[in-house]
Parts: sequence; C-alpha cells; structure tokens
Amino acid sequence: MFKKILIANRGEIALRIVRACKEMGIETVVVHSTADANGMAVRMADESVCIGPAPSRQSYLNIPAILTAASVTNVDAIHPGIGFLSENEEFCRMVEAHGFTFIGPTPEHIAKMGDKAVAKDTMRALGLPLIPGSPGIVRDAEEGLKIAKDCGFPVLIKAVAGGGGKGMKVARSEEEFKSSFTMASAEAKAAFGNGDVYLEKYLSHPRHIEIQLLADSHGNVVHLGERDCSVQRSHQKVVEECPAPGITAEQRNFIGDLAADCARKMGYRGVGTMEFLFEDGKFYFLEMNTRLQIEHTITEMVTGIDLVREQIMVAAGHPLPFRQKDIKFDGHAMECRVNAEHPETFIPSPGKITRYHAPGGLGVRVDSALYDGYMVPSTYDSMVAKLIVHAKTREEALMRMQRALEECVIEGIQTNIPLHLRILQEPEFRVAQFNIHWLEKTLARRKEEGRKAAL
Ligand code: MV4
Repeated sequence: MFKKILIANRGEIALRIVRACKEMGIETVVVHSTADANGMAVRMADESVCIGPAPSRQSYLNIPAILTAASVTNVDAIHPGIGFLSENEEFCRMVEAHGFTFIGPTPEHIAKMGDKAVAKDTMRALGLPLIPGSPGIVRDAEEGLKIAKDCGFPVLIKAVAGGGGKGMKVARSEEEFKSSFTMASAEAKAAFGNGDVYLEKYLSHPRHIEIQLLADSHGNVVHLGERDCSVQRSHQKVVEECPAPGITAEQRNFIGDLAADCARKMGYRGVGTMEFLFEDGKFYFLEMNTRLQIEHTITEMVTGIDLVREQIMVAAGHPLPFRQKDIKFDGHAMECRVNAEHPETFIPSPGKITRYHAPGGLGVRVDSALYDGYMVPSTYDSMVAKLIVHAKTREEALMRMQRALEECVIEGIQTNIPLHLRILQEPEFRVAQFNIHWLEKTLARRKEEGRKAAL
C-alpha cells in the first residue's frame, strides 16, 4: 500500500481525499496555489507545497511544479482529484514516467474516452446502446447533410474533443444544417484546438442518468448503480440523486451490467462513470468520465462504499473486496451543490465567510472546505459545499434536504441555497417530473410570472 500520496487539487475534493487517506493510514501532501495557502485541505494534510500563483495554468495545471513537489516530498502516488489534470493523458504519462503511481486509469483509457467519437466507436463495438448518428468523424457539411437526412432532423453536431456542451449545435432543418455545421466546427477548433465533429439524432427531452463503475486490475468490475443528474443549468449540475426516480431494479441491473461488461472488456481500472441519456424508457450511451465525480457522494450513501478508498486500493493493485452480488442499494440520497453565487443572476460571489454553520443530524453529510473567516477566492469554481442527505425514501430525503438547507448558515457571501429551497418546492421536482431542460425552463417561467405579477 502507498505510504504517502500527493493530492493535486483544492477545495472540498482535496479535503475529501485527505480524509480517505487518514482513515487508511496514508500520509498526505496537498499542493496549492498562493490563493489557497489557508485552505482547509492544506491545514488537514500532513504536508503542503505551494506550487505557484492563483491562476490554474501556473499552479493546479503546472505539471513540472507538481512533479517537483512529488519528488521533494517523496510520495508514492498522485491523486489528481476532479477537473484540473484528472483527465489529462500527458499528466498521467508523466506521473508514471517519474516513478509515481497515477491514481486513476491508464493514459490509453483517458485518451480513448477523451475523444468522444472514439469513445462512441469503442462502446458500439462492445454492445452499448447508442444514439443513432454518424459512424465517426464527419469530414464536411456535404457528408454531414447526407447522414442528417438519414437519421432525420433535428440533429446535433458535436465536437469529438467536446464535453460540457461546447462546440455543440442543433440543426433543425436541411436549410440550417450547413451554417450549424460550420459554427460547431469553428467553435470546437477555437475551444479545443480540434475542429473535428460528429453527428447524432437530437433527443429533445432526455434525462441524464449515469452509472458508477469500479474496476480493479484483476478483471473485476462492479457497477454501483445510477445517479440522476438531470437538474442542471448551463451544463452545471445543481441537484443529483441516487437512485434515479422511476428506474426499476431490472433497468438498473440491465444498464449497469452492460456498462460493467464494457469496462471489463476494455481492461478499465479505477473509478469511472458512463453517462447516458434516458428518453422514453431507453438508455443511450453519451460519454465516459475516467475520474471520480463530484456527485460520487450520493452513491456512497446508498451503497455504503467509500469510493475514494476503493479508488486508492485498486490503484495500489489490490483486488476489489466485493463482487456485484454483494452490492446492496439502500434508501435514497440527494446532493445539492452549494455555490458562491447570486441565487437569481448566478453571478459569482467570492469573499470572506463571516459566519458558517454546517447542518447535521441523522442522514446529513456536508462535504466542504469552508470555515469561519475563510476567504472564497474568485479564481476558481464557485462550488463551496455539497449538502448530501440520505433517507429511506425519496419523500423523506426531500424533507431532510429542506431541513438541512434551512439549518445551513453561510454569511459574508451570497449562495444558491435560496435556489435549492425553491427547487425543492417545485411540484414537478417533488414528483420527479423532470428532464435536462426542466430547471432552465422552470427558472424562465418563474421569472416571467414574477415580472407579470409586478405589473
Ligand atoms: C445530446 C443531447 C440531446 N441529443 N445528444 C450536452 C453535453 C454533452 N456532454 C452531451 N450533451 C447533450 N447531448 C443528443 N443526441 C442533449 C445534451 C444536453 C445535455 C446532456 C446532459 C446533461 C445536460 C445537458 C444539457 C443540454 C444538452
């Protein structure tokens, strides 16, 4: 087992990894930027190394600085956390080339799943259900139009290097196609330095449901059920839940076993998530994330499995201590992402925390690096806490989440807690009548109603 791990991340996820390491008797080194010198993860770690100034390029994305810190502190392994370098093939290679273990999959798996067209091809060959579309990259608008006519409008033009919706354009008709194609490709080229695109039939009202996978290096792969992440705006998840409402045990086992089989056939190792769109009772593979996810917490609450611990264990070469039949799904968990932002305009709200009180009690978990007097920097992601509840049923989880949100005190900055409280009150949310467009539509409708009422 590793004696010492370097954590190349910040905020709540760095703290989450420090906590897992402590429980495993593993020493920790947290690297940080000058803006994070007073971070909770830095305080909790055994050692810390400042690797550069606030901008991520010069610190959390600075590969030479991170490797130097790893050498100086003599660690065995590096945990990349989430975001930053966690899905960077080159970083993964460099970590291993310098004699450290990368806590994650192989660079080949990162590269394969990072190219969305290759990922889709791989899953096609392995038998996952896919959204109908082009067999791979579409060379030009002419070829694209032929394929679009075959699958029928509307179609979606997607960047192979994409994710997060960048370089993605809907074409609703033959007339619109050429300009959408050109725009998507130009946007992809500008954002990723790669203008390659592929085509899919556009699904108009899907839910986003993802499967959590865990694989060791001995060919054992399990799925840990699904999460519903449909409640989002601007491609940012806002509320996630496990299990996905309405998904039966048969559906879960069907798609979960398929996903686990694919991961096994790929020789995948580590934690991973297969994302699906779910529409009219059918699952369609979207993409695979080759890292831990923010919302891994709700899966942990329902399965009782510490995903970060298991991720470290399999990276160290240990076989999984359980099989699929051992995994039980208990109750319902929900996560609200608390962001430092205005609850209506979503403008970031960095600043000093003047008062902080975290909720507690049965079935409440708070993953956050906040404390009284902490300065939320303006440089990074605005998520400052994850509020997680676990209860027997979805109805009890809803009540518990409301109670926890009401107990939570964060002063000195604005947060989206009022937004979460409003979401919980929405009748459609309460009965899980939502899809990926629900939150944005609901916010627009409520805003319009507010405007009319003011007249
Ligand atoms: C789609 C889709 C509808 N039809 N593909 C958005 C980001 C990228 N990762 C995939 N995305 C989508 N792909 C087809 N064929 C709708 C989306 C989509 C979406 C997906 C998941 C979560 C939120 C979303 C928000 C808008 C669009």
